[in-house]
Amino acid sequence: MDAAVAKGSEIGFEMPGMNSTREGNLRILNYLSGDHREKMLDDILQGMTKRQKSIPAKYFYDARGSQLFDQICMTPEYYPTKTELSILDQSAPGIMQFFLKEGGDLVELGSGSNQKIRKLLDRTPYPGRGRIRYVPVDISRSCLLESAGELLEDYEDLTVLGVLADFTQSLSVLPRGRKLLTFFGSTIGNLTEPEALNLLRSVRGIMNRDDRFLLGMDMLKPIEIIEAAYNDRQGFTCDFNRNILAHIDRELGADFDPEDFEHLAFFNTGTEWVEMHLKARRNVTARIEDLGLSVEIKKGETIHTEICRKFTRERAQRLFQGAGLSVSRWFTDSRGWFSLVELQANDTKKRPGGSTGP
Ligand code: AVI
Repeated sequence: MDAAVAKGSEIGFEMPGMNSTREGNLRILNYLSGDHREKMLDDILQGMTKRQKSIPAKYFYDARGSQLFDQICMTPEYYPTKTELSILDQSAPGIMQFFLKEGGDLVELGSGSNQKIRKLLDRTPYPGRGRIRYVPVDISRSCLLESAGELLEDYEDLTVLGVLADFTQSLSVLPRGRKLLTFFGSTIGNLTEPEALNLLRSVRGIMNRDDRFLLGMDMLKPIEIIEAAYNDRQGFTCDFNRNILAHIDRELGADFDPEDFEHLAFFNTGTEWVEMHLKARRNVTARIEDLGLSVEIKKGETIHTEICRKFTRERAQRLFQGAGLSVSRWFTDSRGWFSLVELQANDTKKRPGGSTGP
């Protein structure tokens, strides 16, 4: 065990229907500190008492929000998921050469629907797959168990170490051995420049010389295509945006009516990001009971809920440079709409013996 790696508490779990041999291949470590609620109260208080009201995008993802996001990914307008998957179709065998001679951890920051990890596992050249430990890192216990359970059922030779942690706060809890880290979906684009730099620097901080980091980034493209992706005709993005209020209602005893707000998403050409807002259809007074706060929102006023940055290669390169990372391979699609960038750490000393952590 690496001294720098805090010991998480091992949690018990039940996987109905899973055979017990496979259950033995799963461990879940909990590093959540329990101050999640305090953080939420503080975030909402800060966001609702500013001139431009805002709610951090991470509060989109309750159970319904995660479900709506999966539906967004399947709409014809939302190109990022499809494009990233098509890049993986081509690039996965080359990426997974990483496990050809030596085993290690396949770490996924934020465990999603498993589609992308499956692409990697399915295209791992023999005998690499048997050497992989999959390490999903997420703040949602149910997401972790669900994704781990599905993979263990389908990949006989896989072992899984689920890590319950907020990877935007700390990565020091992750295993320190040989690893390929992944951060798919262009979720990096939902972070401000300082937040993104912070995250990339902490990824850099846990990388050994031979480790690799695979980062998904959505690229700048014609505005109509970008705006359509955030205004799908079936209205899933609208429901996803409004659902953030239902989440606050449930968690903090608030009485927002999501129907009082319309979905607004547009590309800001100055900042090169999509801004998502909830725009009040009428004057709204909402009570947030657990904060003892009443919020006045005027008709036409907005609550800012998300930014989705679209990168140029130059911008991306500047970000990598600032974080001490350099590009080893750059994968993209024929239109250059999305990038999967394989990064390595600059100037790392090889760790003697490569401690494996948990
Ligand atoms: C998760 N993230 C990369 C999505 C995006 O495109 O920025 C979230 C999203 N927001 C609206 N639609 C999808």
